Amino acid sequence: MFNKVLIANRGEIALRIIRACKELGISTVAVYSEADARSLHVKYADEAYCIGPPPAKSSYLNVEAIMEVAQDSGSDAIHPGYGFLSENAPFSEAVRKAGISFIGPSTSVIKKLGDKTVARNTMKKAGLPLIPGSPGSIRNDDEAIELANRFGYPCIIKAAGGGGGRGMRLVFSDAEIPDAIQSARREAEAFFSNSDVYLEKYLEDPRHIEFQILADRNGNVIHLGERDCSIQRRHQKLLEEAPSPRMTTVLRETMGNAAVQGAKAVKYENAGTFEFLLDKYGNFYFMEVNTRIQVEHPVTELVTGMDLVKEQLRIAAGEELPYKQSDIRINGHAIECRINAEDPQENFFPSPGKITSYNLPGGPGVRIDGCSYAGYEIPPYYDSMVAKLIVWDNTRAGAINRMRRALDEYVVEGVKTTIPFHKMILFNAYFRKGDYSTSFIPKNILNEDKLIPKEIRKGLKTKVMGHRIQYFEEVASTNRIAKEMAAAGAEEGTMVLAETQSGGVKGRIGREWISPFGGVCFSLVLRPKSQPRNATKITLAAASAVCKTIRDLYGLDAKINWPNDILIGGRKVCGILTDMAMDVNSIKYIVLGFGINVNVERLSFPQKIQKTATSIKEELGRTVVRKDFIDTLLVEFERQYQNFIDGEYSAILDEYKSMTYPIGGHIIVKDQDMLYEGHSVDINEDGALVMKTKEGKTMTFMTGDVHAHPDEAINKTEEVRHEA
Ligand code: MV4
Repeated sequence: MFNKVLIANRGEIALRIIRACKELGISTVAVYSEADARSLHVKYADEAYCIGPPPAKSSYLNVEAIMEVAQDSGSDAIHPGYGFLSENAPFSEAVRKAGISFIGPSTSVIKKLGDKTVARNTMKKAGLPLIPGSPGSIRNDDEAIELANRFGYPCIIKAAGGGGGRGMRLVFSDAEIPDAIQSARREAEAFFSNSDVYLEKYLEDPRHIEFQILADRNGNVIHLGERDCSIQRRHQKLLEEAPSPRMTTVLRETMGNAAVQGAKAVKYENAGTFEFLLDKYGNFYFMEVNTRIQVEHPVTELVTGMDLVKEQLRIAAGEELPYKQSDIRINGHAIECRINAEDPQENFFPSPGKITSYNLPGGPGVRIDGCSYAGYEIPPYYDSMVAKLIVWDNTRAGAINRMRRALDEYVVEGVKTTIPFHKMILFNAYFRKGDYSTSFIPKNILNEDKLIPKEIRKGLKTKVMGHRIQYFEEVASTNRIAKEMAAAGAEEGTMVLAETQSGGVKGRIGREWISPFGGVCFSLVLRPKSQPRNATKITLAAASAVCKTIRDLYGLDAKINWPNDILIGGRKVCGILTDMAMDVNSIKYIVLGFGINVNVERLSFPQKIQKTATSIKEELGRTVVRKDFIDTLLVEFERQYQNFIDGEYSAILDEYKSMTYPIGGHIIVKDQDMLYEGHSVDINEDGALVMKTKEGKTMTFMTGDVHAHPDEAINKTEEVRHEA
């Protein structure tokens, strides 16, 4: 085994490698840039040397400086980590030429697999299934057009020199090919100093599944199962899990064997990753090989019980793999969330800076691979990772719940992080079902639909409503906060807006309401100089405003179910909650809470209300911009509220009645646990529901749940059946 290992990297992976070395009794040498003097990898290594100024080119990519430290410190091996020089063939060669072990595959293998067209041909010969594509790099436009027509559009043009989405272009027709090739070449040249491009048939919505392999010098190769890395944004992985929710024992064996076969074909040594795309029919295709330890290696460690970095060190030191394939078992489920200092509300714009307060999650099944601490300053020069949060549990559902719990515990102050975004993913019903692909983020997460108070205020055409906006990412109840603010003197029109509400706003149907991500929840503080008995009309005005907004903006047949539920097709999309504080004989303030399912997916609803609830997105078949919804709703409501202030109650009621049912219908009203049956005849000037019972008695209700009489409901269904 080695005596001293130099770690040619920084941050969490440098620390991860130091930890493995310590446990194996190996001395460690850290290198660092001037920006990283206070980094933990510097503190935890036995020796540390500054190798240059902050830019990576002058430090972590500075081969000369690193080699000098390696030789002066008497290191007998270099671990390159991931990124930087980890897949740089000339670097690995320089290391070896100096008589130092490079912890990774041979230089010729790095070179061979680094060129994606060479890798494709090599793996094709080894018998791996390939995505239909050009036999090598593309020579000219005509060749590309001919191939694209053979495979069928859409096709994708990729850079031979590297992955990560750089130099990639989607093409849908012959006409697009020349420009796509030219711009892909230009980008490929800029990033990889290699303008070669190749063409593949484009697979729609595949899953990104990668297999971890270990190979020793004697040609023993095993795989450690797969990781599902489909949750990505612009080719940056956000969340990874092992095993893949789509994997079966048989498919794992088939794909794993393919990876092992591929590794054997090139005489691979050390840890490596075979990337595949898996289509919706269960076909898999080889994509590329990564010849380094990967960011997401911990999920494999947690489900196999292995230490991949120690295995890398042992293999590089010439030890034989102590495991056979049959020794490998996949146990339980692991998920990793990459916590980055980026602002998900601002297109993941980097948010470097000082971490002012830091509190790590812990408890059973929680692992942090990080490098941050309270007072640490995330430098702006490199990736902005704060830490990787990894959890394990027996089951996938358990791991998801554990990750949500751990994310709740995690406190990072001073910089923006991706923590709320991860919560959003873990809340998503499709994610929870394991039903996702590489299109998950663009399909499900609403980048163009963020609730930014500044922008909402800017768009407002109202005089009063929403001109003070108090914004929260997540609250139990906007009404509770609005009430506190009102009691403390918040002015009329103050708006408490939340990205999501976790606690219940009580609704009338089902008596339970939530507003998960994608909803619109806000509360308004109102201070009308009026009698408490008039407050009902504000609720009606609010219901009118919501109903009218849904009708006007989306053309949906929204109706109000007296008094204040808004339904589409009989299913509820909105709950309105009114809270009031009174002085002796006048209203002190009213807090009006809106919870509207705008972009919520029905599958995200609690089981109990999946049949009775819907959302605008579900009814419309597409997502909508929530800001536009809020703008219009506030305008509608302010207009109605002006009617209220002016005492124009009949204007409120006329509009309300025009959108309300059931007038004239056979109904049952449930009020205070009593049931009343009859025909609804009107809504009176107080906003009360007027009903005529079978005995001819007139009743009025100020509150209650209204349901169509079952006979009525049955008749309706029969009518529909006749029509069909
Ligand atoms: C593809 C593909 C569909 N068809 N190739 C993206 C990064 C690079 N490593 C390869 N990538 C893709 N190649 C064919 N023929 C879809 C992607 C792709 C993707 C792959 C893995 C994870 C996320 C992705 C997001 C978009 C596109």
